[in-house]
Formats: sequence, C-alpha cells, structure tokens
Amino acid sequence: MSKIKTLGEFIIENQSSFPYSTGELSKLLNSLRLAAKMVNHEVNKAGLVDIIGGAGDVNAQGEDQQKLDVFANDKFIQAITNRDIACGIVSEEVDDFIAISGSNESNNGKYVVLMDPLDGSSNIDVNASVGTIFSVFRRITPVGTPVELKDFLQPGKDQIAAGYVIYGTSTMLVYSTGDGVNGFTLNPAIGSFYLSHPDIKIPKTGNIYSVNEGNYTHFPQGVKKYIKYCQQEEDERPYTSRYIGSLVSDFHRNMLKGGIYLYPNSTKNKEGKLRLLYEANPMAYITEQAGGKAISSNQRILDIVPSNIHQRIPFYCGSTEMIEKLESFLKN
Ligand code: AHM
Ligand code: MG
Repeated sequence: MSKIKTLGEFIIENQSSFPYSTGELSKLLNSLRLAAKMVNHEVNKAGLVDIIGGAGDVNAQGEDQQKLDVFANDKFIQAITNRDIACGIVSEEVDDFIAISGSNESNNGKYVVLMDPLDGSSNIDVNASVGTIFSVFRRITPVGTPVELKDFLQPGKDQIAAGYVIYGTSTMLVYSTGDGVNGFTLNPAIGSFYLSHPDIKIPKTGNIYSVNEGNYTHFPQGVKKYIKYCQQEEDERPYTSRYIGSLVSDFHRNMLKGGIYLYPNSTKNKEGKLRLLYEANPMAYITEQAGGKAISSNQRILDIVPSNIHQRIPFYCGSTEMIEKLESFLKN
C-alpha cells in the first residue's frame, strides 16, 4: 500500500520548490485550505435549507443566514486577511479590490489573491457541484506600501500559484505552484485533504467537448464550424457532449479524461462571459501545468495583459491537440 500524505504535509515538503521559498506561500495555501473546509461544510448543508432555514432567515445562534456565495466570499476573505501574507484581494463578489494593510498598517503582505469564492452557484439549488477558483501573484509595488490596482492587473503567466476546490461527490482541492498539478481529496470524517491525484496530466487528446450549445446561433463562425466538426462521424468522432454549467466541474472532468471546454464570445456576450482574472487565468495556469493548452480568440490566455479586474474573455482550454484543432477553425 502506498503511503498516505495529507495536503498539510505535501505543502511543507514542497515548500523549497516554490520560486520564493519563505514559507509564506505555504501559509497562504493553508489559509485557503481552511476556508475551503468551512465552505465545504456549508455547501453540504445546502439541501437542508428548507428545514433549517435559508438566506434571510435567522439561525439558532441568532445570526442572519447568508447566501452561500456571500458566505464563501466572507470565509475566504477572513482566512486570507487573518495572516500578514497577502496585501490585497480581488473577488468576483466585490466591485473594487480589497486592500489589506496588515498588523500596524505595515502593508507587509507580499501577495495578492484573486478569487471566485463560489463559482457556478446557480447549481446549488439542484444539488450539482460548485467550486472555488483562486489565483496568486507576487505584488509588483514595494512591500510596505499600500497595494495598488496594477498589482492585480498582471498577465496570467506571472501567477505563482493557482487552483480550485470542487465541492462535488467528493470535495477536492487541486492546485499548482508552477511545478505540476496535484489533487487532494477531503476525508470529511476527519477534515483532512489527502493526496489522491499526484502529478495530473491532461491527455493529449480526448473525446469530450463542453459548451453551452443553447447559444450556438450566437457563436462566431469558427466556433460553429468546430462544433460541427466535433459532431461529424469520422475517425474517433462524433465526440461526446458534456456540460454541467459549472466551470470547475466541467474543467476537472476534461482534465482527467481529456477534452475541450469552450466559452466563446457571442452576439449576446460580446466579450464572452468568464472573467479573466479569477476564472480563465487560474484555469489556464493549471491547464498548462498539466500539459494542456488555454487560449482566448487568438492568443494564449496567460499572455493577456488585463485592463480591469472584472474583465471578461472568450475562453477555450483542454487537451492540446483539441485546442490546436479549434485554433485552425478560428484562424479561417
Ligand atoms: P458565475 O461566476 O456567475 O457562477 O458564472 C460562471 C459560470 C461557470 O461556472 C460556468 O462555466 C458558466 O458560468 C456557465 O454559464 P452558462 O450558464 O451561460 O452556460
Ligand atoms: Mg464565476
């Protein structure tokens, strides 16, 4: 039997392979791990809302019940803010960036965290899986000064860590610090994440395509043609269509089995729907670390220099050969 390893042990063991090995990134990852467990606990109770009360109700402790996405946002912000490691946060739930001045207003935090605390939250009501997505950069302004907008507007290739939590049939935390991708599964009985998926690699090709085909009429020509290609009877095709509508779940499945995920721009959503900073960038980083490819309409996601914190972007990622095929359709 192979040796069991917890996420905590893994983080400590791999600390020295981080690009800036001061132990601070480990602490940051530990705080994200803690918040993930709290959110997991709450997400798992979501089906009991009618019995024990939902958003707007008052719980047994006399506290107002929060919507799950607000709860997740608060827990991640608290966990990150509680330690003097990060100097700022961008969250899908908050319009502006959050500055963390730290103890004695020291502004000593070296990192910024960008996150979607509960992605795919429309899935909660129907008991389908949701996720948390996070991205970490080193600040570019000097330590000791207040964080600035430019600290958050860095191209994705400068991320030093990224990951996601999937609250699914099992809860998993998958992350990379630039040295491959590892996945950890939560044992809910004891509250520990265990290394279950070491060194994940996306198969070079696959037979799954994931896209909201209801929007087909509004898609760019190249994407329409690619979708038709996926459906043709030839070679290994037609591919299988799988779409949960929860980015983390669709991404996770395709990463393990091989496949392509598409969220194109459309005549309805001219910029696309997904957010560059806390959806596309972290997923693109994980994709490349696992040997896959992630692009926007005509460039690598990780090369894009962001212009605002909630920027949207067309997003395509997955198995390298499938993305390259899509690229050939987009070029024409
Ligand atoms: P959200 O951040 O408001 O939850 O939206 C993001 C979600 C993704 O998880 C998912 O891939 C996508 O929206 C689904 O969108 P659609 O319902 O348009 O297919
Ligand atoms: Mg989202």
